[in-house]
Amino acid sequence: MFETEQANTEIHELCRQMIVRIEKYGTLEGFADSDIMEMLKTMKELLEPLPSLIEVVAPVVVFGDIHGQLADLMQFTKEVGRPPDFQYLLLGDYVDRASKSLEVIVWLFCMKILHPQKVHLLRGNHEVRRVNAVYGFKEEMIRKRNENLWKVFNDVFAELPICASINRKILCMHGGISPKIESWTSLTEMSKSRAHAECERGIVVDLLWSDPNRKEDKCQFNKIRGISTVFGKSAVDDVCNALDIDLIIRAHELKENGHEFEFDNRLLTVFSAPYYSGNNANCGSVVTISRSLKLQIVTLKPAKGHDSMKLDKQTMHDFEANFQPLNEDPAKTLTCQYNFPQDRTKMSSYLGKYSMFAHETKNCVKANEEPLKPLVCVRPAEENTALAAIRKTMKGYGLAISLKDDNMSLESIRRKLGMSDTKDKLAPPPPVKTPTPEGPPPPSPPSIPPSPPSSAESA
Ligand SMILES: [Mn+2]
Repeated sequence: MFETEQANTEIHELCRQMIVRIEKYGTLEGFADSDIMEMLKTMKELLEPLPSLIEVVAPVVVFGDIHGQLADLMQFTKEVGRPPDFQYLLLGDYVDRASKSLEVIVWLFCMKILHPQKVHLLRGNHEVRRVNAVYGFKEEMIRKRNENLWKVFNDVFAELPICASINRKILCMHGGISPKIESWTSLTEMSKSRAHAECERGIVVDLLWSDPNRKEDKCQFNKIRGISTVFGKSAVDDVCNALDIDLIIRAHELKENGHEFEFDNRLLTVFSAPYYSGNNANCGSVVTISRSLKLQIVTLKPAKGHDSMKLDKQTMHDFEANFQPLNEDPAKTLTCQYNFPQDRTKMSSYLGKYSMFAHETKNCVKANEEPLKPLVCVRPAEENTALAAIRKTMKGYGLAISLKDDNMSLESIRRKLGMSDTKDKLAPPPPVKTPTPEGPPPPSPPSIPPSPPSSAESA
Protein backbone atom coordinates (compact mmCIF):
# COMPACT_ATOMS: atom_id res chain seq x y z
CA MET A 1 0.00 0.00 0.00
CA PHE A 2 2.63 2.43 1.08
CA GLU A 3 4.71 1.63 -1.99
CA THR A 4 1.81 2.38 -4.35
CA GLU A 5 1.13 5.66 -2.63
CA GLN A 6 4.76 6.64 -2.86
CA ALA A 7 4.86 5.72 -6.55
CA ASN A 8 1.76 7.85 -7.05
CA THR A 9 3.36 10.75 -5.26
CA GLU A 10 6.43 10.44 -7.44
CA ILE A 11 4.53 10.30 -10.71
CA HIS A 12 2.38 13.24 -9.60
CA GLU A 13 5.47 15.24 -8.85
CA LEU A 14 6.88 14.36 -12.27
CA CYS A 15 3.61 15.45 -13.92
CA ARG A 16 3.61 18.73 -12.04
CA GLN A 17 7.17 19.40 -13.17
CA MET A 18 6.36 18.60 -16.79
CA ILE A 19 3.35 20.92 -16.70
CA VAL A 20 5.45 23.75 -15.32
CA ARG A 21 8.16 23.21 -17.94
CA ILE A 22 5.63 23.16 -20.79
CA GLU A 23 3.77 26.23 -19.55
CA LYS A 24 6.89 28.22 -18.83
CA TYR A 25 9.12 27.25 -21.74
CA GLY A 26 6.82 25.50 -24.23
CA THR A 27 9.10 22.48 -24.27
CA LEU A 28 9.86 19.18 -22.55
CA GLU A 29 13.58 19.52 -22.91
CA GLY A 30 15.35 18.38 -19.77
CA PHE A 31 13.04 15.40 -19.27
CA ALA A 32 14.32 11.99 -20.30
CA ASP A 33 12.42 9.66 -22.60
CA SER A 34 12.07 7.38 -19.58
CA ASP A 35 10.19 10.16 -17.72
CA ILE A 36 7.70 10.43 -20.56
CA MET A 37 7.47 6.64 -20.73
CA GLU A 38 6.72 6.49 -16.99
CA MET A 39 3.97 9.09 -17.39
CA LEU A 40 2.49 7.16 -20.34
CA LYS A 41 2.45 3.93 -18.34
CA THR A 42 0.44 5.63 -15.60
CA MET A 43 -1.84 7.22 -18.18
CA LYS A 44 -2.56 3.88 -19.83
CA GLU A 45 -3.42 2.29 -16.48
CA LEU A 46 -5.77 5.18 -15.82
CA LEU A 47 -7.54 4.91 -19.19
CA GLU A 48 -7.80 1.13 -19.50
CA PRO A 49 -10.75 0.68 -17.12
CA LEU A 50 -12.73 3.56 -18.69
CA PRO A 51 -15.67 2.55 -20.88
CA SER A 52 -16.06 3.91 -24.41
CA LEU A 53 -18.92 6.16 -23.25
CA ILE A 54 -18.05 8.26 -20.22
CA GLU A 55 -20.51 10.09 -18.01
CA VAL A 56 -19.72 13.71 -17.23
CA VAL A 57 -21.74 15.92 -14.89
CA ALA A 58 -21.83 19.66 -15.61
CA PRO A 59 -20.38 22.24 -15.07
CA VAL A 60 -17.77 21.52 -17.70
CA VAL A 61 -15.76 23.29 -20.41
CA VAL A 62 -15.81 21.53 -23.79
CA PHE A 63 -12.88 21.90 -26.18
CA GLY A 64 -12.72 21.00 -29.88
CA ASP A 65 -9.64 20.34 -32.00
CA ILE A 66 -6.29 21.57 -30.59
CA HIS A 67 -3.87 20.18 -33.21
CA GLY A 68 -0.59 20.96 -31.48
CA GLN A 69 -1.42 24.64 -30.90
CA LEU A 70 -0.06 24.81 -27.37
CA ALA A 71 -0.14 28.59 -27.00
CA ASP A 72 -3.83 28.71 -27.87
CA LEU A 73 -4.65 25.90 -25.47
CA MET A 74 -2.81 27.82 -22.75
CA GLN A 75 -4.70 31.01 -23.66
CA PHE A 76 -8.01 29.17 -23.30
CA THR A 77 -7.02 27.85 -19.88
CA LYS A 78 -6.44 31.47 -18.82
CA GLU A 79 -9.83 32.55 -20.19
CA VAL A 80 -11.98 29.79 -18.72
CA GLY A 81 -10.08 28.67 -15.62
CA ARG A 82 -8.41 25.31 -15.19
CA PRO A 83 -8.66 21.98 -13.41
CA PRO A 84 -9.19 21.15 -10.62
CA ASP A 85 -11.37 24.25 -10.20
CA PHE A 86 -12.96 23.75 -13.62
CA GLN A 87 -13.80 20.49 -15.32
CA TYR A 88 -12.59 19.91 -18.89
CA LEU A 89 -13.92 17.66 -21.63
CA LEU A 90 -11.79 17.57 -24.78
CA LEU A 91 -13.13 16.10 -28.00
CA GLY A 92 -9.89 14.85 -29.53
CA ASP A 93 -7.46 15.85 -32.28
CA TYR A 94 -4.75 16.94 -29.87
CA VAL A 95 -1.87 16.08 -32.18
CA ASP A 96 -0.80 16.75 -35.80
CA ARG A 97 -0.66 19.90 -37.92
CA ALA A 98 1.04 22.47 -35.66
CA SER A 99 4.46 22.05 -34.08
CA LYS A 100 3.67 21.40 -30.41
CA SER A 101 1.77 18.12 -30.52
CA LEU A 102 4.12 16.49 -28.01
CA GLU A 103 3.80 19.33 -25.53
CA VAL A 104 0.02 19.54 -25.94
CA ILE A 105 -0.54 15.83 -25.40
CA VAL A 106 1.87 15.58 -22.47
CA TRP A 107 0.27 18.61 -20.83
CA LEU A 108 -3.18 17.05 -21.22
CA PHE A 109 -2.07 13.62 -20.00
CA CYS A 110 -0.33 15.12 -16.96
CA MET A 111 -3.45 17.13 -16.13
CA LYS A 112 -5.50 13.93 -16.44
CA ILE A 113 -3.15 12.06 -14.10
CA LEU A 114 -3.25 14.86 -11.54
CA HIS A 115 -7.01 15.46 -11.81
CA PRO A 116 -8.58 12.28 -13.17
CA GLN A 117 -12.11 13.29 -12.20
CA LYS A 118 -11.81 16.77 -13.69
CA VAL A 119 -10.16 16.11 -17.05
CA HIS A 120 -11.83 13.93 -19.69
CA LEU A 121 -10.13 13.20 -22.99
CA LEU A 122 -11.96 11.63 -25.93
CA ARG A 123 -10.32 10.10 -28.96
CA GLY A 124 -10.21 12.02 -32.24
CA ASN A 125 -9.46 10.69 -35.71
CA HIS A 126 -5.90 12.03 -35.32
CA GLU A 127 -5.39 9.85 -32.23
CA VAL A 128 -5.18 6.97 -34.67
CA ARG A 129 -1.76 5.70 -35.62
CA ARG A 130 -2.21 5.60 -39.36
CA VAL A 131 -3.42 9.19 -39.33
CA ASN A 132 -0.80 10.72 -37.05
CA ALA A 133 1.85 8.78 -38.96
CA VAL A 134 1.38 11.20 -41.85
CA TYR A 135 0.02 14.49 -40.53
CA GLY A 136 2.88 15.63 -38.32
CA PHE A 137 2.99 13.82 -34.97
CA LYS A 138 5.26 11.00 -36.05
CA GLU A 139 7.66 13.39 -37.74
CA GLU A 140 7.64 15.61 -34.64
CA MET A 141 8.27 12.64 -32.34
CA ILE A 142 11.17 11.38 -34.43
CA ARG A 143 12.64 14.88 -34.49
CA LYS A 144 12.17 15.56 -30.76
CA ARG A 145 12.38 12.03 -29.28
CA ASN A 146 12.20 8.71 -31.12
CA GLU A 147 9.87 6.51 -33.10
CA ASN A 148 9.33 4.01 -30.29
CA LEU A 149 7.92 6.70 -28.02
CA TRP A 150 5.54 7.69 -30.83
CA LYS A 151 4.30 4.09 -30.91
CA VAL A 152 3.76 4.06 -27.14
CA PHE A 153 1.71 7.27 -27.39
CA ASN A 154 -0.47 5.50 -29.93
CA ASP A 155 -0.92 2.51 -27.61
CA VAL A 156 -2.26 4.94 -25.03
CA PHE A 157 -4.51 6.69 -27.60
CA ALA A 158 -6.17 3.32 -28.24
CA GLU A 159 -7.45 3.40 -24.64
CA LEU A 160 -9.15 6.81 -24.92
CA PRO A 161 -12.94 6.79 -24.57
CA ILE A 162 -14.93 7.48 -27.76
CA CYS A 163 -17.86 9.60 -26.57
CA ALA A 164 -19.26 11.33 -23.51
CA SER A 165 -22.64 12.23 -22.12
CA ILE A 166 -23.10 15.42 -20.15
CA ASN A 167 -25.91 14.87 -17.63
CA ARG A 168 -27.38 12.43 -20.19
CA LYS A 169 -28.74 15.53 -21.95
CA ILE A 170 -25.82 16.33 -24.26
CA LEU A 171 -23.88 13.79 -26.31
CA CYS A 172 -20.28 14.63 -27.26
CA MET A 173 -17.86 13.02 -29.67
CA HIS A 174 -15.12 14.04 -32.09
CA GLY A 175 -16.64 13.49 -35.55
CA GLY A 176 -20.37 13.07 -35.33
CA ILE A 177 -23.27 10.70 -34.93
CA SER A 178 -23.82 7.34 -36.51
CA PRO A 179 -27.08 6.13 -38.04
CA LYS A 180 -26.39 2.96 -36.04
CA ILE A 181 -27.05 4.66 -32.69
CA GLU A 182 -30.40 3.31 -31.49
CA SER A 183 -30.20 3.81 -27.75
CA TRP A 184 -27.75 4.51 -24.96
CA THR A 185 -27.04 0.80 -25.00
CA SER A 186 -25.58 1.13 -28.52
CA LEU A 187 -22.97 3.40 -26.95
CA THR A 188 -22.41 1.69 -23.62
CA GLU A 189 -21.91 -1.69 -25.26
CA MET A 190 -19.53 -0.38 -27.89
CA SER A 191 -15.97 -1.48 -27.20
CA LYS A 192 -12.90 0.70 -27.51
CA SER A 193 -11.01 0.23 -30.76
CA ARG A 194 -7.67 -1.16 -29.77
CA ALA A 195 -6.65 -2.48 -33.18
CA HIS A 196 -6.24 -0.15 -36.15
CA ALA A 197 -8.92 -1.83 -38.23
CA GLU A 198 -11.46 -1.44 -35.42
CA CYS A 199 -11.30 2.32 -35.85
CA GLU A 200 -12.81 1.83 -39.28
CA ARG A 201 -15.81 -0.26 -38.30
CA GLY A 202 -19.15 -0.07 -36.57
CA ILE A 203 -20.30 2.97 -34.65
CA VAL A 204 -16.74 3.97 -33.72
CA VAL A 205 -15.74 4.94 -37.26
CA ASP A 206 -18.66 7.37 -37.45
CA LEU A 207 -18.08 8.85 -33.99
CA LEU A 208 -14.47 9.57 -35.01
CA TRP A 209 -14.99 10.66 -38.63
CA SER A 210 -18.53 11.65 -39.67
CA ASP A 211 -19.64 15.14 -40.70
CA PRO A 212 -23.01 16.88 -41.01
CA ASN A 213 -24.61 16.82 -44.45
CA ARG A 214 -25.58 20.41 -45.25
CA LYS A 215 -26.64 19.78 -48.81
CA GLU A 216 -29.45 17.31 -48.28
CA ASP A 217 -31.12 15.48 -45.43
CA LYS A 218 -29.49 12.14 -46.03
CA CYS A 219 -27.00 9.78 -44.46
CA GLN A 220 -24.56 8.67 -47.12
CA PHE A 221 -20.91 7.88 -47.72
CA ASN A 222 -18.60 10.73 -46.67
CA LYS A 223 -16.86 11.45 -49.96
CA ILE A 224 -14.76 14.32 -48.64
CA ARG A 225 -13.13 12.14 -45.98
CA GLY A 226 -13.23 8.92 -47.97
CA ILE A 227 -14.54 7.13 -44.85
CA SER A 228 -17.63 6.98 -42.65
CA THR A 229 -20.81 8.93 -43.40
CA VAL A 230 -22.38 12.33 -43.58
CA PHE A 231 -25.57 12.73 -41.55
CA GLY A 232 -28.51 15.05 -42.06
CA LYS A 233 -30.92 16.88 -39.80
CA SER A 234 -33.38 14.01 -39.45
CA ALA A 235 -30.56 11.71 -38.29
CA VAL A 236 -29.72 14.27 -35.61
CA ASP A 237 -33.39 14.47 -34.61
CA ASP A 238 -33.60 10.67 -34.51
CA VAL A 239 -30.58 10.35 -32.22
CA CYS A 240 -31.77 13.21 -29.97
CA ASN A 241 -35.19 11.58 -29.66
CA ALA A 242 -33.85 8.06 -29.17
CA LEU A 243 -31.49 9.18 -26.40
CA ASP A 244 -33.79 11.92 -25.05
CA ILE A 245 -31.06 14.53 -25.34
CA ASP A 246 -31.13 18.22 -26.28
CA LEU A 247 -27.86 18.66 -28.07
CA ILE A 248 -24.96 16.95 -29.79
CA ILE A 249 -21.54 18.60 -29.50
CA ARG A 250 -18.81 17.55 -31.91
CA ALA A 251 -15.54 19.00 -33.28
CA HIS A 252 -13.64 17.85 -36.38
CA GLU A 253 -14.40 20.71 -38.76
CA LEU A 254 -12.79 24.10 -38.97
CA LYS A 255 -15.29 26.86 -38.29
CA GLU A 256 -14.75 30.46 -39.30
CA ASN A 257 -16.21 31.63 -35.96
CA GLY A 258 -14.72 28.79 -33.93
CA HIS A 259 -18.14 27.20 -33.54
CA GLU A 260 -21.46 26.78 -35.30
CA PHE A 261 -24.98 25.73 -34.32
CA GLU A 262 -26.91 23.82 -36.96
CA PHE A 263 -30.04 21.72 -37.43
CA ASP A 264 -32.33 23.79 -35.17
CA ASN A 265 -29.56 24.22 -32.62
CA ARG A 266 -29.40 20.50 -31.98
CA LEU A 267 -25.89 20.16 -33.36
CA LEU A 268 -22.97 22.30 -32.21
CA THR A 269 -19.53 22.14 -33.82
CA VAL A 270 -16.68 23.51 -31.73
CA PHE A 271 -13.16 24.03 -33.04
CA SER A 272 -10.50 25.28 -30.62
CA ALA A 273 -7.53 25.92 -32.93
CA PRO A 274 -7.70 29.59 -33.93
CA TYR A 275 -5.55 30.72 -36.85
CA TYR A 276 -5.54 27.05 -37.78
CA SER A 277 -2.12 25.84 -38.89
CA GLY A 278 -1.15 29.43 -39.58
CA ASN A 279 -3.07 29.27 -42.86
CA ASN A 280 -6.55 30.27 -41.83
CA ALA A 281 -7.86 33.41 -40.21
CA ASN A 282 -10.45 31.41 -38.27
CA CYS A 283 -11.50 31.92 -34.67
CA GLY A 284 -11.24 29.17 -32.07
CA SER A 285 -13.92 28.52 -29.46
CA VAL A 286 -14.59 26.50 -26.35
CA VAL A 287 -18.01 26.02 -24.75
CA THR A 288 -18.59 26.44 -21.05
CA ILE A 289 -21.62 24.54 -19.80
CA SER A 290 -23.13 25.53 -16.47
CA ARG A 291 -24.63 23.25 -13.85
CA SER A 292 -28.06 23.98 -15.34
CA LEU A 293 -26.71 23.28 -18.87
CA LYS A 294 -26.58 26.89 -20.04
CA LEU A 295 -24.03 27.28 -22.79
CA GLN A 296 -21.55 30.09 -23.12
CA ILE A 297 -19.08 30.30 -25.98
CA VAL A 298 -15.58 31.69 -25.38
CA THR A 299 -13.84 32.62 -28.61
CA LEU A 300 -10.32 33.61 -29.54
CA LYS A 301 -9.97 35.35 -32.85
CA PRO A 302 -6.84 36.07 -34.85
CA ALA A 303 -5.43 39.52 -34.24
CA LYS A 304 -4.82 39.65 -37.96
CA GLY A 305 -7.87 39.90 -40.19
CA HIS A 306 -8.60 38.14 -43.43
CA ASP A 307 -7.08 40.81 -45.63
CA SER A 308 -3.83 40.66 -43.76
CA MET A 309 -3.84 36.87 -43.89
CA LYS A 310 -4.55 37.02 -47.60
CA LEU A 311 -1.62 39.33 -48.01
CA ASP A 312 0.60 36.87 -46.18
CA LYS A 313 -0.59 34.11 -48.44
CA GLN A 314 0.02 36.27 -51.50
CA THR A 315 3.52 37.00 -50.25
CA MET A 316 4.10 33.30 -49.85
CA HIS A 317 2.86 32.61 -53.36
CA ASP A 318 5.01 35.42 -54.74
CA PHE A 319 7.96 33.87 -53.02
CA GLU A 320 7.10 30.51 -54.45
CA ALA A 321 6.74 31.92 -57.95
CA ASN A 322 9.98 33.86 -57.79
CA PHE A 323 12.05 31.32 -55.92
CA GLN A 324 15.37 30.91 -57.64
CA PRO A 325 17.79 28.99 -55.46
CA LEU A 326 20.58 29.16 -58.03
CA ASN A 327 20.75 32.94 -57.76
CA GLU A 328 21.34 32.81 -54.04
CA ASP A 329 24.82 32.68 -52.62
CA PRO A 330 26.43 29.20 -52.67
CA ALA A 331 25.92 28.44 -48.99
CA LYS A 332 22.19 29.12 -49.18
CA THR A 333 21.90 27.24 -52.43
CA LEU A 334 23.26 24.20 -50.74
CA THR A 335 20.64 24.44 -48.01
CA CYS A 336 17.89 24.89 -50.53
CA GLN A 337 18.97 21.98 -52.62
CA TYR A 338 19.21 19.85 -49.54
CA ASN A 339 15.75 20.76 -48.35
CA PHE A 340 13.83 21.11 -51.55
CA PRO A 341 13.03 18.43 -54.02
CA GLN A 342 15.02 18.81 -57.22
CA ASP A 343 11.80 19.03 -59.12
CA ARG A 344 10.80 22.68 -58.88
CA THR A 345 7.14 21.85 -59.50
CA LYS A 346 7.05 20.33 -56.01
CA MET A 347 7.87 23.67 -54.46
CA SER A 348 4.36 24.66 -53.56
CA SER A 349 3.76 21.43 -51.70
CA TYR A 350 6.88 22.12 -49.66
CA LEU A 351 5.70 25.57 -48.75
CA GLY A 352 2.26 24.26 -47.90
CA LYS A 353 3.54 21.74 -45.45
CA TYR A 354 6.14 24.07 -44.07
CA SER A 355 3.53 26.55 -43.00
CA MET A 356 1.88 23.91 -40.81
CA PHE A 357 4.92 23.88 -38.60
CA ALA A 358 5.42 27.62 -38.63
CA HIS A 359 2.41 28.32 -36.50
CA GLU A 360 3.33 29.38 -33.01
CA THR A 361 0.01 31.11 -32.37
CA LYS A 362 -0.18 33.82 -29.68
CA ASN A 363 -1.55 35.90 -32.53
CA CYS A 364 -5.00 35.80 -31.07
CA VAL A 365 -7.14 38.07 -28.95
CA LYS A 366 -10.33 37.26 -27.14
CA ALA A 367 -13.36 38.00 -29.28
CA ASN A 368 -15.69 40.83 -28.25
CA GLU A 369 -13.00 42.57 -26.25
CA GLU A 370 -11.09 44.24 -29.04
CA PRO A 371 -13.18 44.55 -32.17
CA LEU A 372 -11.14 44.22 -35.33
CA LYS A 373 -9.92 47.56 -36.58
CA PRO A 374 -10.61 48.38 -40.21
CA LEU A 375 -7.92 46.64 -42.16
CA VAL A 376 -5.52 48.63 -44.20
CA CYS A 377 -3.88 46.67 -46.95
CA VAL A 378 -0.32 47.86 -46.73
CA ARG A 379 2.52 45.54 -47.59
CA PRO A 380 3.89 44.68 -44.14
CA ALA A 381 7.52 44.82 -43.16
CA GLU A 382 9.27 41.64 -44.17
CA GLU A 383 9.65 40.44 -40.57
CA ASN A 384 5.90 40.09 -40.34
CA THR A 385 5.30 38.26 -43.56
CA ALA A 386 5.04 34.63 -44.35
CA LEU A 387 8.04 35.16 -46.61
CA ALA A 388 10.22 36.14 -43.67
CA ALA A 389 8.96 33.15 -41.72
CA ILE A 390 9.74 30.84 -44.60
CA ARG A 391 13.24 32.24 -44.97
CA LYS A 392 13.85 31.86 -41.26
CA THR A 393 12.75 28.28 -40.84
CA MET A 394 13.62 26.73 -44.19
CA LYS A 395 17.22 26.73 -43.06
CA GLY A 396 18.12 23.18 -42.30
CA TYR A 397 14.57 21.91 -42.11
CA GLY A 398 14.20 18.66 -44.00
CA LEU A 399 10.74 17.16 -44.20
CA ALA A 400 9.94 13.54 -44.80
CA ILE A 401 6.21 13.74 -45.31
CA SER A 402 3.73 15.75 -47.28
CA LEU A 403 1.04 17.61 -45.49
CA LYS A 404 -0.35 19.11 -48.65
CA ASP A 405 -3.59 17.20 -48.54
CA ASP A 406 -5.66 19.06 -46.06
CA ASN A 407 -8.73 16.96 -46.42
CA MET A 408 -7.77 14.01 -44.31
CA SER A 409 -9.37 11.49 -46.59
CA LEU A 410 -8.54 7.95 -45.68
CA GLU A 411 -7.69 7.33 -49.30
CA SER A 412 -5.04 10.03 -49.17
CA ILE A 413 -3.57 8.56 -46.01
CA ARG A 414 -3.44 5.16 -47.63
CA ARG A 415 -1.69 6.69 -50.61
CA LYS A 416 0.87 8.30 -48.36
CA LEU A 417 1.46 5.04 -46.55
CA GLY A 418 1.67 3.18 -49.84
CA MET A 419 -1.37 1.14 -48.84
CA SER A 420 -3.63 2.25 -51.65
CA ASP A 421 -4.29 -0.78 -53.77
CA THR A 422 -6.85 -3.11 -55.22
CA LYS A 423 -7.96 -4.75 -52.00
CA ASP A 424 -9.31 -1.37 -51.02
CA LYS A 425 -13.02 -1.56 -51.60
CA LEU A 426 -13.64 2.14 -51.20
CA ALA A 427 -13.33 4.05 -54.42
CA PRO A 428 -11.03 7.06 -54.12
CA PRO A 429 -13.10 10.17 -53.51
CA PRO A 430 -13.64 12.25 -56.65
CA PRO A 431 -12.21 15.75 -56.50
CA VAL A 432 -14.95 17.90 -55.02
CA LYS A 433 -15.04 21.59 -55.64
CA THR A 434 -15.57 23.33 -52.35
CA PRO A 435 -15.63 27.11 -52.22
CA THR A 436 -13.04 28.54 -49.88
CA PRO A 437 -13.91 31.60 -47.87
CA GLU A 438 -10.83 33.42 -49.04
CA GLY A 439 -11.05 33.27 -52.79
CA PRO A 440 -9.64 30.65 -55.09
CA PRO A 441 -7.12 28.19 -53.66
CA PRO A 442 -3.55 28.29 -54.92
CA PRO A 443 -2.99 26.14 -57.98
CA SER A 444 -1.80 22.66 -57.05
CA PRO A 445 1.38 21.47 -58.69
CA PRO A 446 0.79 18.73 -61.23
CA SER A 447 2.97 16.28 -59.32
CA ILE A 448 0.56 15.93 -56.40
CA PRO A 449 -1.86 13.02 -56.69
CA PRO A 450 -5.46 14.08 -57.19
CA SER A 451 -7.15 14.90 -53.93
CA PRO A 452 -9.95 17.13 -52.78
CA PRO A 453 -8.86 20.75 -52.55
CA SER A 454 -7.94 22.40 -49.31
CA SER A 455 -11.01 23.87 -47.77
CA ALA A 456 -12.59 24.85 -44.52
CA GLU A 457 -13.78 21.26 -44.09
CA SER A 458 -10.41 19.89 -43.29
CA ALA A 459 -9.85 19.46 -39.59
MN1 LIG B 1 -10.80 15.50 -36.83
